Amino acid sequence: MTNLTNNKKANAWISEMCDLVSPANVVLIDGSEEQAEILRAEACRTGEMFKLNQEKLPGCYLHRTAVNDVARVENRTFICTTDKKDAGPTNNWMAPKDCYAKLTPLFKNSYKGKTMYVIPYSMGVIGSEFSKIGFELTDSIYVVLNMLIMTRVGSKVIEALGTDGDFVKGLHARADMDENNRYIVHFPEDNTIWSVNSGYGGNVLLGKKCFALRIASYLGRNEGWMAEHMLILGLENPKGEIKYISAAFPSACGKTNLAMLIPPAYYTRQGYKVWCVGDDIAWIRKGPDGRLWAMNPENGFFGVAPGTNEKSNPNALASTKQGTIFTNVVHNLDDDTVWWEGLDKNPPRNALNWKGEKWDSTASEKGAHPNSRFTSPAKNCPCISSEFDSSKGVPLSAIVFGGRRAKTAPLVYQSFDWKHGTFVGSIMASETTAAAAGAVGVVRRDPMAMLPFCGYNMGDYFAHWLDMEKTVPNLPKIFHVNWFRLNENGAFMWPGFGDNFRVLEWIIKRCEDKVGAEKTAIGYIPKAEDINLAELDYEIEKGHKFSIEDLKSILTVEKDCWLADVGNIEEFYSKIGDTIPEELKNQLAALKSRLLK
Ligand code: GTP
Ligand code: SPV
Ligand code: MN
Repeated sequence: MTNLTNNKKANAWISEMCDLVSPANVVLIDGSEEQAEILRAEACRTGEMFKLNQEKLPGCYLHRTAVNDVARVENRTFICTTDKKDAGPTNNWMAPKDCYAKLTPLFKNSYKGKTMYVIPYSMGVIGSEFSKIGFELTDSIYVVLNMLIMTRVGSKVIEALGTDGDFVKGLHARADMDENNRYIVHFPEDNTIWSVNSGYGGNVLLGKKCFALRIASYLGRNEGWMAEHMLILGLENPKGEIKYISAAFPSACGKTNLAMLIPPAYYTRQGYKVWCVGDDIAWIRKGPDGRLWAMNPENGFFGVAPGTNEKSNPNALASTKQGTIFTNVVHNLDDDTVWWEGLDKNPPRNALNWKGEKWDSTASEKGAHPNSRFTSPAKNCPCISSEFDSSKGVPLSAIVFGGRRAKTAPLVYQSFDWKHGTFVGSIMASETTAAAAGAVGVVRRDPMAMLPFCGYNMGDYFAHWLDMEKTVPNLPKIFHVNWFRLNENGAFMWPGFGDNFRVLEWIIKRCEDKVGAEKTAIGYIPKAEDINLAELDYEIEKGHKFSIEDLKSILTVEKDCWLADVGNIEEFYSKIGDTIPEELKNQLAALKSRLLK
């Protein structure tokens, strides 16, 4: 094989992988539109993708995955470190040599008769000192076309890599799509990711969760920075000043929605705006000014389709109008457009569901898969931040944690300080969603929304968070939010979406010392009258308009619920075991004693 790059290590590795998977030929992805267009045509010819209505949705395509391959598979995701302790009790573990031995036969000759696509990509702006480079080898055009949207791809990356640069080695094979032999494995000590027998998003777009979170969190720990499952947004006030916030919510718990929110009319009239820097991943490090700076290593959005509409998230919807790949949504056969539950009240009459079966809205099953997604270029987003392409990122004023909790967690509270804030992140919990295979709606602890994405021992990860205080003098304030409180009839008590701006405003005011708060056992809680409800018009359920009384109720610390939670946290901490920092054990004991007072 001729050398594809001028980097010896890259050439050697690509050729070694070729020998393993035996492709019929090898194509280097150069990032050009011409090449992408050839691949799109090829994918349409084989049925891998469908070209949608080019007048209504220019450059848009539809893809359906296998019915048994619709979400991340956490039980088949492994962190392979020499010492099991380095992966920690929250990750599946295999010894690297055992894992290579187990997976090698699955990859062996798996590209027979197929093309190997070699994707050179950069996480972060190409050439920035904070960016990192990876290669993904894949047998799937769908993967290539998604990576072209989600990351910065092509010849410029190879130039930036240079002759000696380091890179993450990603190997993906759809192989025979056998779900019993599906593996998503990471070798952090080798900068290597292997993914086999899946063709779905987070399992196969190796730059995303596998690299930018699992491998990067491992690198970040060794190099003194952080890789987090966080959106990044800029909140602009009428004076034109912008404050940046990052927020970690578990999968399908509102990052994309918050990152792109449009403030209520009451605020937009005055000139408030929200700018999206990122919707899923943040790489965070100390800046020269002693603050934490965050950058989004991605170049696109892999967003949840269901529930996205003109009202809930107009910016996300606008982002999907061109150059987008839709996965597992409804195909409207009348005009070759797409639909999903919650898009509008006009489901198509003549359509195919996400499985490709004839479907209309009288069917008992949903048309789009609950984890159906759109892959859209970030540049499409009407509120994309002017700092999106900045190589240094943006300085953080606040970090927000949040989960999907029907009870217990109040609408918002602020931690006492960085140590307590780290504790608040470590005790995050959320009801599970369709983003991962398995039961939906079960409360599980998901510290910092990183449970499925931390590439090393969770206790060490907590220690790394605590350690930031030693080196970063001007840390952001840490908050916790919950948009998902339910009343006894199962209705959302808080309007959510654009109205979440009212909470962000309080958060920023707290950062600027412009508003007081009530000190409680769990942290600082807003006084109800300090959350601006101007022009808020929300009906919790028929005949029940949201009022300040409702706000008070979702700002109450219910001690019984919290004490039950403390029991659950103690169990979770004991599962992580002796790597839990003393500081967090003390924080937990202190919380308990404050609650019992
Ligand atoms: P990943 O891409 O999986 O990491 O998810 P995400 O955190 O970006 O989630 P996203 O913003 O796509 O939201 C997922 C689901 O939560 C959608 O069904 C939304 O409609 C719903 N959602 C988002 N924000 C709110 C909110 O403020 N209130 C309510 N009730 N639902 C929300
Ligand atoms: C998530 O599940 O948190 C996602 C989607 O952002 S995936 O890329 O599939 O992981
Ligand atoms: Mn995510």
